Formats: sequence, structure tokens, C-alpha cells
Amino acid sequence: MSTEEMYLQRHGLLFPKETHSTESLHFAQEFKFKDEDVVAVTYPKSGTVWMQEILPLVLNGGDLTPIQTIPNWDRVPWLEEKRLALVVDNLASPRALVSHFPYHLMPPSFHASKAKVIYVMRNPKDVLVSSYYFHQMASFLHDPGSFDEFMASFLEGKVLFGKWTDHVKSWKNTELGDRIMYITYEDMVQDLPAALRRMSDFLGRNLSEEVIQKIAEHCSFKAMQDNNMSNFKLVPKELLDSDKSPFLRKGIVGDWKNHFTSEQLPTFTSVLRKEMEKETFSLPWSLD
Ligand code: PPS
Repeated sequence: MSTEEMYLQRHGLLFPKETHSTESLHFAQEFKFKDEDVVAVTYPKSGTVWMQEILPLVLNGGDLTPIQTIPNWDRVPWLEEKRLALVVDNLASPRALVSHFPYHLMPPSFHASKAKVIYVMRNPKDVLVSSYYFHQMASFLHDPGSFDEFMASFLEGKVLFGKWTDHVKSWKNTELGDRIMYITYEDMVQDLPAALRRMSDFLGRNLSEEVIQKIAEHCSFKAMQDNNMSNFKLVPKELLDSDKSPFLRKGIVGDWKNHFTSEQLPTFTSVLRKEMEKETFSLPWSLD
């Protein structure tokens, strides 16, 4: 299948047709956010599915029912994907969503509401590696070619949802004030209970230490790998082939060190550094 057949091109970005359509993008623009809604926003491969596990638990005091009975894509749907229209009326309140939209594509009702955002960022080198494997296992994404070729596409923004730097800049430069919380994938890997405490405080949930520990246990990489509602094993192999690479692949920090050559690292670093040079915020990791 050609790239044109696989992807919708809108707003200068690529959206896979398997999961997105003109109608779904329109539905997202018309979506009516409520003040109590929570949306976890990520550039792809930065911890989205992890947030689909965490949010229902944090919002509902650690009740395991949603994560044990509802597949993650219907439990905490993507704002921009086709599934949202099918499940929107079944979402428990307060509603949790995820999105890969850059800030400027958020719908008018989001801006008019008090809905909160948790923006999860991941070291772009690990994002690239995770995405490279995802492109190998997902038949509805283009063949990534060699790691070198895929890195070139990533740096040019010829990948899902465009350039990593544009996404991060868009969400770091909002005027959302205390409606947005920033956290990194690396913080979550290093100390998940601490990350959960921050999220719980941000969302006005006063969770006990016992509940925090219970949520951390159920959101561990291993627990999610074992949860058929979260490990994508319900998806036909023709679409996601976990024999090629599981969706929940490694779940670690720094796998880029096993993939970047000594030539690729300075190329990657210099492109990102240049694109970030005018920004006043600093990144939580060194790009080197
Ligand atoms: S997607 O396709 O954009 O929705 O992908 P996304 O969920 O954002 O990112 C997938 C990566 O997140 C890892 N992941 C986790 N890491 C640690 N702990 C937990 N619980 C966890 N859940 C998901 C997942 O393994 C992918 O990273 P890689 O590096 O490929 O393993």
C-alpha cells in the first residue's frame, strides 16, 4: 500500500487511515469538552497507553473494573480516532481521553472548558526507537526501512503527527496555567508511585498511600503485559503483529543506546538542538 493510501494528510500532519478519518477529525473538532474531563496528551510512543491504564484508576480511587473489563482504546479513547464516536456515550464520568493532537488542533470547546491536561514527554531518542519497532509490527503504518532511513523521516517530521519538536513546543507554550501538568515517561519509570501522587494531587483526588501502591502495581509494565485489555492481543495479528514486536515492547529508559550509531547521534542531536534553540523552556534530558 502506498503512503497516500495509508495516511490521511490534514493540517500538514499524517494520520493513519486505519484509525482516523475525515469524519473522526471533524468529530474531534465538534467534541464538547466538559470541565471535569481529563486528557492525557502525548507525542506517539511517549506513554499514551500507560496513561489509559493510570487515569481511570486515579480518577476512581483504584477501582480495577475499567482496566479489567474494557479494552484501553474504548476505556480512554483517542480524541481524534474513529472509536470515539462509537463509545463517547458510554464513557464513565469523569471522562478520560488521550490525544496526540498538537495544541493548535484542540477543539474550541476544550479552550472554553476547564478540562485538565497531563502532557507526557519522553526522550525523543527513545521515542524514535519505540516508533521504529511499532512501524514494523503495525501493518497500517509504512515500512520504516532501515533505522537510518526512519531517523531521517522522523527528523523531517514525515511521520505520524509530525515533528517531535513541534509537538513539544506547541504544548510547552500554552496559556493553560494550572490546567496543565507536565510529566516525563522517565519520571514515571523511575518512581511510578511518586508520579501517581503528583497526578492524584493535580486531579484533586486525595488518594491514600495504599491506593497509590495498588495503582502502581496494576500499572507496572509486567501487569500491563499480562492484561489482555491493555496489551493489544485482542487486535487481529493482521493489524498488530506482536511476533514482529510486542506493543508493550521493553518499557525502559535509554534503549536508544542500543540503536544509535556514533554517526547518528550527532546528526540527531544537532537537528533537535537547532529546532529548540529559541525556546525559553529547557528539556528534562540532555540531547547528547
Ligand atoms: S502509542 O502508539 O502512541 O499509543 O504508544 P505509547 O503508548 O505512547 O507508547 C508505547 C511505549 O510506552 C511503553 N509503555 C510502558 N513503559 C513502561 N511501563 C509501562 N507500564 C508502560 N506501558 C507502555 C511501551 O512499552 C512503549 O515503549 P517501548 O520503548 O517500545 O517499550
